[in-house]
Amino acid sequence: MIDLRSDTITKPDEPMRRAMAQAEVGDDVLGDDPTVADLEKRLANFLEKEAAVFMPSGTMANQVAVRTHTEPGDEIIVEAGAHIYYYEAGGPAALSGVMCRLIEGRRGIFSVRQLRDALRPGDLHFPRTRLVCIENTHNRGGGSVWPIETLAEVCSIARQAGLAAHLDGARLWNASVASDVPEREYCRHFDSVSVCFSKGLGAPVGSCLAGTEEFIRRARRFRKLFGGGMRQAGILAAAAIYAMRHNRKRLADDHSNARLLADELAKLPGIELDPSEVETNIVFFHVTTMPAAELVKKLRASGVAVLALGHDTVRAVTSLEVDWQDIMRAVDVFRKICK
Ligand code: TLP
Repeated sequence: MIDLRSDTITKPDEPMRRAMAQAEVGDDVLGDDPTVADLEKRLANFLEKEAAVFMPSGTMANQVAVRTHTEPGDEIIVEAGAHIYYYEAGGPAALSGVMCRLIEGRRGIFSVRQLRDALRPGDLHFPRTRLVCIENTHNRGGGSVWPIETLAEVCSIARQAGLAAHLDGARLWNASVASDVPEREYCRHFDSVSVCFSKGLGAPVGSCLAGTEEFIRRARRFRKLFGGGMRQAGILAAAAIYAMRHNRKRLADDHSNARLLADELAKLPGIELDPSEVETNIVFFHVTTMPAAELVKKLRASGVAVLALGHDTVRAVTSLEVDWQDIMRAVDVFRKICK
């Protein structure tokens, strides 16, 4: 099976497994796990934030951030296709009791003017808006990378309006590799940042939330409340440390494989796709001759797995589980089915 469903399907390789097996561990809820502490420190230094906390998932890292920034009845501003709103099971409402004010971005990216339009005057009729969330790269935006100037301006307007800013950086590594803007340069504009180790970086589990000492101290309490306090989690942190050290730079290969896939698919009848929009490892396209679900079924029967993300929309994601030969084999399968 050539698995292009997501970069979450990546499995730890032998050297990563060895690093996990050798990790020193302790009870992290009691503050005793040296490998978790090491990861949190390294990540905070790397992103130039004061502190970080290890989390079981990107979803928990985002939802703990929302909870830590807000009180029930507050409002957060979030892009309409953002993971925090679209794919986290109603977390903001269920776990934080907040309302989401949506902005429709272009490929997940919104403008300063759109943010200004969403800001509310201080008036007792309105909820208190507390937080703006940005996703970089933007998953449903097709792995799009926020231009650093737009991101900086949006965060500065948010700050002037007294709002905090959170970055869902599950794929921040991809954004940095694609744009050559270091991760810390993006992070500088945010009060909190979540990153994932279990997607393109290839670790089996784990994310981190980073911010000020005070923010992370409060976030640790919400992680516990949400059931995310882990005990001998050093074996997972060791995989994350290994992933950060060894698998960041190679994301460039995933990006060129995604571009190759996009270039080839764009030539096929029945597929609508603009390869110039493929900036990282995510390829979205439209199917014009059959429902997306039917194409997905046919591909699967011929050994290629992708996801239908709408009636006529399909997503394919490259990762360290596939090389360019796999991509060309997948293209052959697409070609047969489309013809
Ligand atoms: N994304 C998954 C699915 O949940 C859609 C995927 O296959 O792409 N932020 C972003 C931008 C994400 O894309 C994801 C996962 C998360 C957060 C959540 O991470 P996990 O799965 O660790 O909770």
